[in-house]
Amino acid sequence: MWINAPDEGYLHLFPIFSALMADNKLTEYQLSDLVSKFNIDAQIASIKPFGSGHINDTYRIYNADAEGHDYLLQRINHYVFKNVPLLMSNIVHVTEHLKQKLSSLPKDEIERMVLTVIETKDRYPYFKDAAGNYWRMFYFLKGTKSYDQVTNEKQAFEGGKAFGAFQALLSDMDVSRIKDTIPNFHDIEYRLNNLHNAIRSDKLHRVQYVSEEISFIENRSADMGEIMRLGKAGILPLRIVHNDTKFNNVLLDSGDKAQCVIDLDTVMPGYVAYDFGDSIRTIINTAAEDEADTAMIGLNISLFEAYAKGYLQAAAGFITEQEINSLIKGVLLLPYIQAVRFLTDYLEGDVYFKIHTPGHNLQRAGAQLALVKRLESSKEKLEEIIINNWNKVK
Ligand code: GN1
Ligand code: MG
Repeated sequence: MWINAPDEGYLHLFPIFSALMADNKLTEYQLSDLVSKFNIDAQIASIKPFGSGHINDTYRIYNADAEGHDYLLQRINHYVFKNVPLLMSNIVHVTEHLKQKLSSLPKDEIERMVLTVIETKDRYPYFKDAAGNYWRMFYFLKGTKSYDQVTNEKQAFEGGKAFGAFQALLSDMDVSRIKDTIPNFHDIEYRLNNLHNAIRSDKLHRVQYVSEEISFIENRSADMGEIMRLGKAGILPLRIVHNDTKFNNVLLDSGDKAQCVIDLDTVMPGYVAYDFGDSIRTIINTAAEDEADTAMIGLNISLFEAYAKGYLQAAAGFITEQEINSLIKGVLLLPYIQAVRFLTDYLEGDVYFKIHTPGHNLQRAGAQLALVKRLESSKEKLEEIIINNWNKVK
């Protein structure tokens, strides 16, 4: 498979999609033209928008043959991911490594457990159209579901197992093979710095509405750098981690068994506590990520425990004691850093996260800060659950 992009001179070979892409609304005809660039042999029945991600645009391609594969076509947001060839090269390396680790299993089972990158007809892992948009394709995993919110302990346990196993399978991969797709992604100093810059420039005169959020954030900023400090001191090992372990990034089958970890764009060197914290951010919250009524935001401790159990079982083979002790720090950091990012985007005019209503990013930031507050008051209890469950599996 070719990894690097064909140079710009190559683009004249392709039809022009540019103007059509600008408003995000592609017709089925335009989409089928894109599909035709990929090396698949299928009669397409229809193509429909799919999923609830905040970054990329995703479509499901239905195969006319009900027995054949369906596909997932995605436009990669190259405002967010500046180097798509590098990103796709990471994904190819990671999925190949995972498949190789699972190679004793039957092929169709491996394809259900690990994403399969479909090459273009000229053997690239993505297609770049004339407007500069990048497209990629995976097998669609039929019979699976993703949940924005967890509804029962089995789902939480299975999610923990899946993300733990994902880290475990990658724990023997050379970290230097995987490059940063978004540098400083979970670097809290960098994120706070961006927030400070947004406050200083106050482009849209929105700072006047967010003084409470800003002081809440400032009051905690010194404590939130702990994971980075331990990492720089060599106490926490840098590993290849997922970095976007929102619960909807694991697919479950119809019986709620975990099947496949998806959304591999941010698989990069990082710390295991980031992944643990980002999953807990979505699992433990009794309300949605963007809940407007912060009184609704509470902690579901039994879902937390179920996730921790699944995660610790799967991670027991590689995780260190220091990493175990860092997990609770990730639980507090991830909703906090997410709030910082949402608030920054609100101040910058909603240029990063897709929004569905005006003020959506502010609402999201408020919900995440309310979650931080609740987590702070239950910190000891959560820590105890982690340690008790660790003692059972270590
Ligand atoms: C974005 O694409 P999606 O929705 O899985 C974001 C994550 C955030 C998340 C918040 C590349 O993830 O970091 O945690 O929104 N992804 C990127 O819901 O920034
Ligand atoms: Mg994502």
